[in-house]
Amino acid sequence: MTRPRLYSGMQPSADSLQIGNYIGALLQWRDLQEEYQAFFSVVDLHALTQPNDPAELREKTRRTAAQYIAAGIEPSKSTLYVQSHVRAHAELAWVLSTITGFGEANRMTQFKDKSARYGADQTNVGLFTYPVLMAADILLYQTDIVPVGDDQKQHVELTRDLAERFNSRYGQTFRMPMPVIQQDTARIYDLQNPTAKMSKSAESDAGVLWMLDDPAVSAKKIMRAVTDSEGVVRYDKENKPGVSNLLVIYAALTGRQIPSIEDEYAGRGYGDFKKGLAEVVVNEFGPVRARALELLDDPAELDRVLAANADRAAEVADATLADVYAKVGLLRRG
Ligand code: ATP
Ligand code: LTN
Repeated sequence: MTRPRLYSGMQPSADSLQIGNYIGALLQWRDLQEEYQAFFSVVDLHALTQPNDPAELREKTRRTAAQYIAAGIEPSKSTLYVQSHVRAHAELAWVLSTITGFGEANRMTQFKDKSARYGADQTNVGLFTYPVLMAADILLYQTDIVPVGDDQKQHVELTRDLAERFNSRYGQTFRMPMPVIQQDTARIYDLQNPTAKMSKSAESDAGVLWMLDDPAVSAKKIMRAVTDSEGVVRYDKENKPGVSNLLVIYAALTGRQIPSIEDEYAGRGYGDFKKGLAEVVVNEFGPVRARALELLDDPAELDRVLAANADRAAEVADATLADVYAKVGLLRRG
C-alpha cells in the first residue's frame, strides 16, 4: 500500500531557524514522516520576493536544509530538497497563474499585510503571485495533507480552488490537498513581546531563540524573558502571556503536561523556573546545533544529498507537469 503524501516547506529567510519553527513545524514533520510519504522543501524561489544578497541567500538555503536534517527529517525517508532545483515549480506556477483570478489573488490577506508593510516601492509582482507558486508546490506532488500555520490556511484554500477548477476544466489531474493547521498550543511567542509570534524576521532578536544560538546566549535570553509581577508559575494566556509562553515551550520540549510543570515550580520564583527552562532548551538544542554545524562543515556532501533528493522530487513533479502541459494544449516538443 502506498502511503498518503505530505508536503510542506519553509523560506530560507534567516541564518538560523527559531524555536517556533522547531516546535510548530519541524517536530510535527519529524513524526509525520513515519506515516506519510513526505516532501519537505526549502522554498528559495519564494524567498526571492524579499530583497536578498545572493551569497547570503545561498548560505541561508543550505543552513535551512541542514537544520531540517539536524532536527530529524531524514533525507533517506523523506524527500528533502531545494525548490529551485526542481524546475517544474516555476513552470506549473505559470500555468496556474493563468487560471487564477486577479481579484482572487488580491483577496489574500498575507499579500495585503506584506504590501502595506513594505510600501508600494518594495511590493513586487512575485509577492502577489506567491500563493500561486505555493499552489504549484503542493499540487505537483499529488499531495494529501499540508501541515502549515494558521497564516497559510488561506493559501491552501486557494490551492484547493485552483485544483478543483483545473480538474473540472481539463479532467482529473490534481489530488485535492487538505490543510492540517498547527494547534494553538504549538504557537510560540516572542520572549520580549509575548503577544507577538516569534519569527525569523523579527525586528529585534532579543526575544527570539535561534536554533543555532550558542547555548549561553539562549540561556541569557530566557533569563531575561518578559514575565509579570505575580511571581506564580501558572498558565493564563490572557493575563500572563510571558509565563504562559515559557510554559508552552517547556511542555513542548519535554513532552510533559503544563499542570505537572506548574506543580513542580509551585512556591518557587520565576528565576528557578527560567533556569529550569534554560536547561531544557540547552539540552534539546545542543545536539541539534552540533549536528547542523557538522553538516555545514561539509557543504559538498550536503549538496550531494540535496541533489539526490531533488532528483527524486523531480521524478514526481515532472510527471504531473507533463500531464498538465498535455491537458492545456501545449504542443509537445518533437
Ligand atoms: P518569517 O519571519 O520569514 O515569515 P517565520 O519564522 O515566521 O518566518 P515561516 O517561515 O513563516 O516562519 O514558517 C515556517 C513554519 O514554522 C510554519 O509551519 C509556521 O507555522 C511555523 N512557525 C513559524 N513561527 C512559529 C511560531 N512562533 N510558533 C509556532 N510555529 C511557528
Ligand atoms: N508560504 C509558506 C512556505 C511554503 C509552503 C509551501 C508551505 C511555500 N510553499 C507549500 C506548505 C506547502 C510559509 O511562509 N510558511
